[in-house]
Amino acid sequence: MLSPDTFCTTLQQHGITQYYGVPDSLLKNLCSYIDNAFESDAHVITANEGNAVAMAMGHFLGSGKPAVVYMQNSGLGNVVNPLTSLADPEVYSIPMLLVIGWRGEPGVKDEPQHIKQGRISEQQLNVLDIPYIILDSTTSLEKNLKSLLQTMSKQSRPVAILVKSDTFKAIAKVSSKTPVYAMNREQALAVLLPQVPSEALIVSTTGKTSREVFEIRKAHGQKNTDFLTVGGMGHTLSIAMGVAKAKPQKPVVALDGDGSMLMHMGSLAIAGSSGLKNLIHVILNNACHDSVGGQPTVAGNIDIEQIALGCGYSAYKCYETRDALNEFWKDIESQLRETDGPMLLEVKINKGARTDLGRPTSTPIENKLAFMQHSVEY
Ligand SMILES: Cc1ncc(C[n+]2csc(CCOP(=O)(O)OP(=O)(O)O)c2C)c(N)n1
Repeated sequence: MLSPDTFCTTLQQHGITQYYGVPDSLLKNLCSYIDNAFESDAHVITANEGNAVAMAMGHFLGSGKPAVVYMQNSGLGNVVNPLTSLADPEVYSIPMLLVIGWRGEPGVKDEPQHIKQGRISEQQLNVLDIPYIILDSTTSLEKNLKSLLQTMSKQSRPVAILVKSDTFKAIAKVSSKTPVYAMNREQALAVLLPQVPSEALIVSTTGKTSREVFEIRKAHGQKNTDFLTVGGMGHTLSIAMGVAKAKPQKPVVALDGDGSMLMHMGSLAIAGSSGLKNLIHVILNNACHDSVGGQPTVAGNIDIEQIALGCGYSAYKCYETRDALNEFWKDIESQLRETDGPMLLEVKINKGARTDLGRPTSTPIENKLAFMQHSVEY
């Protein structure tokens, strides 16, 4: 296996010392290393992958040096526009090194949302005209990287490394922050979910939130009718908005993460301007990308109340304790009658999850049908 330290040192020898990206579970060891090894002047965890490509472009414009953009291959969708319309040799011709975690690699078992994305990743790079190499734990880094980086520099263009699973060695664990809030995400969900009346429609976000929602329903012997957004990180609120528009008489709850909220934060302005009285946007804020390794987001340092109210949400409330969260639906019910737009409820939680957390056993299509049956029934 490859040591993240060796990888970054090799890049440094080629003059690459700047990093932007969105963390990925397959690149967890590399992402954690980068986050621990570099200060904020050399590394930024961005809101989305397009944000990272554009910052890498700005880095080149400002310094004349290429940067690294790391991401999961699901982020390829978010980078198509800035790569094609900006960094491409036919436009501004900007060199950068994309490091892409290859979830759903053909022949390797993975979750449904990764299968097609994994199958088409190489084709996507080919269509985008991005030269790439495939890296696994046996690849000779120096030899392969050298010619890739020569192409990047000589042709002044983005190039990519498609990284297979189990390529990077684990790094020594850096002790994580001591818990400061009363609950972690699953504990908060266990308090929150039973209060939501059965006619309400729930859309939960990508990653461990949806897995925990599924587990909690199972533990209570309830049929899962919540929409578990397995992919499309950042779009939970928008899906919930669409549902809320289609079902104006039903309360619709978007269970969001802070990383997910940040990824497509523009949708908060659309929600705030929507006048949707039946939309309840819950942000489970652990200030990190807990589902892929706990790398920090900026959500611990921004004022979500001001964002919500500034975007036009009708109300904001923050929950930190179990007792307060026990009153969650009571708070909403009284507001639902009077409100003139969506509410945003922030739940401040600790990072961390169970190590034995399961995954939904229903397929995405089964989940969609169960959700739709429920939404039509009520
Ligand atoms: C476009 C895209 N980029 C990256 C990922 C990988 N990913 C899955 S969940 C997740 C973290 C989500 O963080 P947050 O919304 O804060 O929820 P938490 O895991 O902390 O509960 C990431 C980065 C993805 N699924 N899709």
